[in-house]
Amino acid sequence: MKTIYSKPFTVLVEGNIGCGKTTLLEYFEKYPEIKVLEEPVQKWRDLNGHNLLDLMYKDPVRWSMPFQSYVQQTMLELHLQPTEKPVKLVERSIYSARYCFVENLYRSGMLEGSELEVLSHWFDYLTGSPEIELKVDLIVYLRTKPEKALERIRTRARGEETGISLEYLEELHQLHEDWLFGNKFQVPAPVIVIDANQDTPEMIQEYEKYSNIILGATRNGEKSLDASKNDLAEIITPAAV
Ligand code: 8LK
Repeated sequence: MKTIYSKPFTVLVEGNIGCGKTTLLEYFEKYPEIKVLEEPVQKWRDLNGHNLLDLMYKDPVRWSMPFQSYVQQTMLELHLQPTEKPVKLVERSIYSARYCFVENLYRSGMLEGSELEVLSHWFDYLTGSPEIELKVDLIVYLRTKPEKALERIRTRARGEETGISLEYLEELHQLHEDWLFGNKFQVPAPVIVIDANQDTPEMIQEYEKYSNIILGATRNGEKSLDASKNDLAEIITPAAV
């Protein structure tokens, strides 16, 4: 009989566009205990034939609202998806959607105040309802210099992303920092910060180091996560907001 985990140990992988999330997710896929849930970019590119991602980049004033509304829904689906494995590794979250991407679009004038309010009202409802289980146990933050992120975006050359500027990446970087360390927004779990400016072989070595924390916490419960805090200065427990 298969075990279905309705409340797996849940790790969010967060970071700027081009911070190397895919390399991390691919690395962790080899562990039989871990279910990797990638960002549903394919859904954003093809909603019954509509490429909302492309529309958003081409005409952000017109399309940011429907795009972010759909992002919020599809990310919620990932949060609520039960797994057959005890650990769930999720690429981004409804938290980074609201506090980084939506916030940035609003501040840069791409979302109207009224549009922000609608998205926020949904977000507050989803995160504030006890009957909606958004369990998060750990956040892995891949901290990257915006220049490095831009270099990676240019190398991977994803069609919709050709117009991304350094300025946009700088704004998103700052919003990730403000969200995770600014004590202004909800941070749903302790944060591990990884310096993600290095090249792939070095990054993989880093991931190997952290796999013990992630799998250890799962096997032994939250206590081992607490114990590992003593060894790793990078784990930051958020203050209550
Ligand atoms: O991550 C894939 C692409 O989607 C990238 O170009 C950035 C964009 N994106 C966005 O605009 N808003 C988002 C996400 C990604 C993810 C969340 C949660 N919100």
